[in-house]
Amino acid sequence: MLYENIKDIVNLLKVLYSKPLFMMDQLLLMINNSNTVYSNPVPVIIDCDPGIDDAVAIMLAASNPDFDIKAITTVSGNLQAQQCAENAIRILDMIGASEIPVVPGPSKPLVRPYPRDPFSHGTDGLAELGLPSPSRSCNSGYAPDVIVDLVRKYPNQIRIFALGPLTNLALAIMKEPDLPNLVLDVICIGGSFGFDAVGTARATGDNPASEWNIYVDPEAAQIVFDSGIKLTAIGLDVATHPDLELSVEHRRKLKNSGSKQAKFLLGVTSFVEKGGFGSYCGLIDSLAIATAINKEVINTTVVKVAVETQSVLSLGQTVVDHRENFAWSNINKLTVARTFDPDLFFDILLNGLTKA
Ligand SMILES: [Ca+2]
Repeated sequence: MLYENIKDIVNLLKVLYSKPLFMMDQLLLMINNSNTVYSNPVPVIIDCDPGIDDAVAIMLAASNPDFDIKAITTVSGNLQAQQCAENAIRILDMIGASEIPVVPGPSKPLVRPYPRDPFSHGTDGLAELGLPSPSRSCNSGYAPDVIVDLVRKYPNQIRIFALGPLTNLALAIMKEPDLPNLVLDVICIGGSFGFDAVGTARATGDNPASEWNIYVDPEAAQIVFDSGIKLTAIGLDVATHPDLELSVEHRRKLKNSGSKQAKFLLGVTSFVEKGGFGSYCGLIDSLAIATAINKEVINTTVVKVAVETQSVLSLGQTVVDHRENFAWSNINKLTVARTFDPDLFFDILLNGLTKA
């Protein structure tokens, strides 16, 4: 439901407040400004590259009635887009949500070859847990087109979870230059912004300075960051933080629930831990979903960010210009996560995955 201006919304709320409260559930929840109307449920696109943590994030999003998943679009990242799409369907099959459209994007980044991922998500990209083959083919279409079409269909309402490289979103913006003004917002997993040394110690791009999603397609990231789109980036400072780790108690709750989703996360955790990594590897992308469920999951700050697109040593690095003096004026500002609330995050994650 979309209203042209703030006056309409105020008038509507005056009527609604005179009605029983349950009616409110079906209508507007929150108003930010005259262009932005949060409907319930919020129509969302999950642009992703499943991948184990994407898979968990899809499950978390699908568990929440506040989201109406209009499409899953896949991008070449952890795996190439076609295989990511097949994996998305396998996940949707598992959780009984096969009706959600799944459409792949291009098989490689904008201007670069598809790179090798030093981290393995397993031979099938889903931790080798024996999930059945996909029950169906992908939906017809091309991921960037689907993004444009949905944003045009639901102006100022669509929230995009960008859980992989930003190739599809950059292509969508190139096709529809007004797209940044037409989305509700983007919550993206990407970058590393220098707030915590762990962001360097656990750098995921295939060099010492970058995060995987931005490393894969730095040109796409620069296009998206420069577009003016309302975007919150959650980088390695938070996404690889030692507090993003399943405790013994978390594991007990997951095990006791017996839900398919909980079993899957435990399987993923076992897979990454056998490989010598922490359980955070299966949780990273869920941070974006949890943040949309409760924005208090992260603390954010606004910084000037540019993407390195030339260097071999630091390709894809998200360079923050913190300088008091001589800071470059041509670098755009981004809202980025500085810290997160682990207790709140795990409450949301476990509630979502164990209730099914
Ligand atoms: Ca991902």
